[in-house]
Amino acid sequence: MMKKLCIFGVLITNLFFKTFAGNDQEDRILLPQNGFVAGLNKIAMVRTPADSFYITSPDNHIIIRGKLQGPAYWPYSGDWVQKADFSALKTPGEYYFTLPGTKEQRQFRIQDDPCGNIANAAVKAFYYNRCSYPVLPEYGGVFQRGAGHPDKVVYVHKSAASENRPEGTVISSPGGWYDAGDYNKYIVNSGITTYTMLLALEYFPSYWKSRNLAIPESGNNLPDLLDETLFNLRWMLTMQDSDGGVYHKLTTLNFEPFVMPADAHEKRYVIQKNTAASLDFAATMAHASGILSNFSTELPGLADSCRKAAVAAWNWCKKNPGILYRQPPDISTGAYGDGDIRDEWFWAGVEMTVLNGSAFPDSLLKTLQFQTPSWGGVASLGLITALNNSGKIKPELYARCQTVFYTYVDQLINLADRSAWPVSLDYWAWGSNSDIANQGLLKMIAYTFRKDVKYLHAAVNDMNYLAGVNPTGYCFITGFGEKSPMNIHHRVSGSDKINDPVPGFLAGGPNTVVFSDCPDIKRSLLPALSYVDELCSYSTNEIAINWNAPLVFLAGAISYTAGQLKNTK
Ligand SMILES: [Ca+2]
Ligand SMILES: [Ca+2]
Repeated sequence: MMKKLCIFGVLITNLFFKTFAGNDQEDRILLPQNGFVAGLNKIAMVRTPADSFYITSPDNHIIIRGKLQGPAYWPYSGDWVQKADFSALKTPGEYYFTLPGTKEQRQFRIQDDPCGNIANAAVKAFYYNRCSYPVLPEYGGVFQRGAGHPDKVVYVHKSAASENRPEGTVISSPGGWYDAGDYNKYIVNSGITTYTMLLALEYFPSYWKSRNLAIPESGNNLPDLLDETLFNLRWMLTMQDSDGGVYHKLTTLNFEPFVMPADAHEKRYVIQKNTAASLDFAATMAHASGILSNFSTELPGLADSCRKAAVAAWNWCKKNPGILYRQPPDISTGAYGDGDIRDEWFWAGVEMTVLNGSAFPDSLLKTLQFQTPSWGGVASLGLITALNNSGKIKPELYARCQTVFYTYVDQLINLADRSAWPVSLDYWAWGSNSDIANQGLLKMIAYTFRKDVKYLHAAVNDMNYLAGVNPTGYCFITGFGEKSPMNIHHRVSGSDKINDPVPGFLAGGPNTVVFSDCPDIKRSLLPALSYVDELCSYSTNEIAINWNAPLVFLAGAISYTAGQLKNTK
């Protein structure tokens, strides 16, 4: 099948390019719209027939000329593309990418650190999504807004009723981040998000300590990234019942309309305790406890509170090992249901081992499939934690974790090497951009340990994909780039009467999972192109905390590495 496709491909190359030339002009040359990192690899993609390229200065001097590689066909976007590699050019400045003999030309920048502003904005987006909390003008500028959803009166739903807390009991559960474009709060998704934010701090502590994010806690003695993360961690603690079990979510019965948070007043409930939510909670709290023990002066008692919460949730799970989430019939908000919780058991098992020497989940290590992290597939999070805790895991199990981790990341590298577009993605789930970001995260972790630049370069290509080097031509981060989402599926951005979207959010990105969200709008049937910048398109243009967190990690990791390279020059 593949061979046939290739032969066919060669035959139609010229025809294809002629056809393609009728398409959108600006998208024939794809470059990262935030700029290339001066000290790192630089690949532009070309979708118009040419043999060579020039990089020229603004006054039209040729700086570099090179041969285009390819063309190669990408089945996910149905396009023929050529790669232009000019990694040798390392001088910051304004340039033009030019295809000789054609009118094709596109301006771009090379900068020492084009990812630092994205890293900051990606964290700041969480501040903009704080629940029960205002965005003040001194921190939010035009995006100031009133507080919404105080969540001091939250009802125990009948699915969550227990002896101590019967149906209708009122609990207080303020704070935390709105999960996505909606105003609800979900423990499963908060777990991986909070963990990923803590991981960024853990891997790049000096970097994040030096970042001023202009949030209310800036200028206190904690890194702003930690301050922002604590805003959600503290909310998570309120979601634990007195028996140790953890509620799945805090939600209205149905999604609220597109109104500002301060104008949304529907009753809120906590819903069914279950094993997946409790395991994610235990894992996150155990991990947080370890990190917070480094801040015992600034945050007295918090590491201990997280440790106790983790142990209580873990013990509840051992008594209730297989309770899956079942969406009650009167609830229609996000389900985050997960039919396979072996990976949640693995992640929590590793975290508990590191926390207090609990039994390592070695049988799961042998049998689980390890994949790019997602809210419902968290096995790799356990591997990541294991990698950074060699002293707390038996040597043979630690070695096995290393093997499994690097086998998977090397598979990603091989995929990218063979791919027409220089990324590792070969499946297109809802939130495909977060899969790219999470693959970049895995590669940067591999690079941190092994210092092999193949991981770093592949992660840079992932970052550049998110910033515009992708078949849609969009820089998927709001507020960045010349072609950027303007109509994200985000209740605040859709109702604040400001033209620009709230900045720093990663749009979910192309996929063909759902087509019913915007029935009147045509979308490509090709998964890597199937994206529309429309408010209605919750399947391609929503934002979510678990999508932004790996962007925080990846952009911060590359920004940090760019700084290191500059200092060692
Ligand atoms: Ca701070
Ligand atoms: Ca799972």
